[in-house]
Amino acid sequence: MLIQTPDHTRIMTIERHILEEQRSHPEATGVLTSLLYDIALAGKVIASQTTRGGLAEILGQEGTVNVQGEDVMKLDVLADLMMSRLNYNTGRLAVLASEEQEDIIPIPPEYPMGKYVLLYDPLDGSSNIDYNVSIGTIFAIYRRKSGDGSPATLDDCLQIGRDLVASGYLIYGASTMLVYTSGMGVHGFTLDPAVGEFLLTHPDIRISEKPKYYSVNQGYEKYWSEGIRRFTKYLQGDEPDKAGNFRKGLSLRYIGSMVADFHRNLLAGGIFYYPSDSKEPKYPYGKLRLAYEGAPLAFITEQAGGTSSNGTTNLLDLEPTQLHQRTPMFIGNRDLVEKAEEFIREYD
Ligand code: AFP
Repeated sequence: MLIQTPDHTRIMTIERHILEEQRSHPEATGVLTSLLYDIALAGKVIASQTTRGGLAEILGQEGTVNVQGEDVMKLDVLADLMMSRLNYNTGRLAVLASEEQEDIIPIPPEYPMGKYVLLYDPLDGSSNIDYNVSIGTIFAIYRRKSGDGSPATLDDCLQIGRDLVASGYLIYGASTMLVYTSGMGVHGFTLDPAVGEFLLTHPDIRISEKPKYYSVNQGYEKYWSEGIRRFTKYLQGDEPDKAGNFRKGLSLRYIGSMVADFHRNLLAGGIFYYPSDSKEPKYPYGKLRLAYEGAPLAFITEQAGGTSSNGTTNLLDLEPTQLHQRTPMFIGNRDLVEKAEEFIREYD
């Protein structure tokens, strides 16, 4: 008997997808494709550990000992290790930098030097690990600026977001997803745990034009500026904008893992913000980091039709001066981000 296979159910693995994107760049050598694939592999390993998160050998403080007498490695340390171990000796990278490490991670001299730079936040939302809440990994890929062959430097890691070659995130939630852009739209893949492959489930993601949510830690309201307070009231439908118009109120959703908050708003429409506040005088620019969280998610947002800002300037246009530089962050639907800028201009 002839078995009919409908062609609309074509299954696209992440590898095939990246290769097909590569074909539209005849000059491509395949190194970026392999690098993205290495990151997907690191994501699979991290996912396999996060799903075991309730088990004794993973939970607990670093430095403690599990029932087998082995040292416990905390999940964020393990994720950091997986990202660096699966990437530093492939010959694709010139340097790495991790949100968990103070300095850049050079490529040891015994390994070949590549042309890309990888910055990553290995486990964003790590304070949620012990509560079985979604967490994620964020990555940003640049071309090295310094000459080929020589060891790359800090300068190679301090690049403006507009120069990103690719960025993305993995989210470890009810399912594991990888979402990325290489400047040709945003594509989402879901890990099929049975076969261990990321399959394309969300092609060409566009941020919904009818935003549903705003996401901010409202517990910090007392530390906010007047502009941020009024902007939040505006999102709730209780404050007019400059032209005197009220908007329909949005619902509040805040997980406290940026990847998860961002992912929901990317699909459902909305705005995530973490403004500067007076809570931590040592972090006058808010908590989030430009290189590891701001720029990579800003690239995704822009590719999906949204935008981002630090309150005055697009995050992709900010020149980093330090590896762990913090920035206020507003990211999501364009009209909402622009409205945040308007309130800040008006009142702060
Ligand atoms: P952790 O990785 O330390 O949990 O920080 C996560 C994060 O940087 C980001 O994912 C959240 O959006 C933000 O912090 C939450 O911070 P608050 O707890 O201050 O709201």
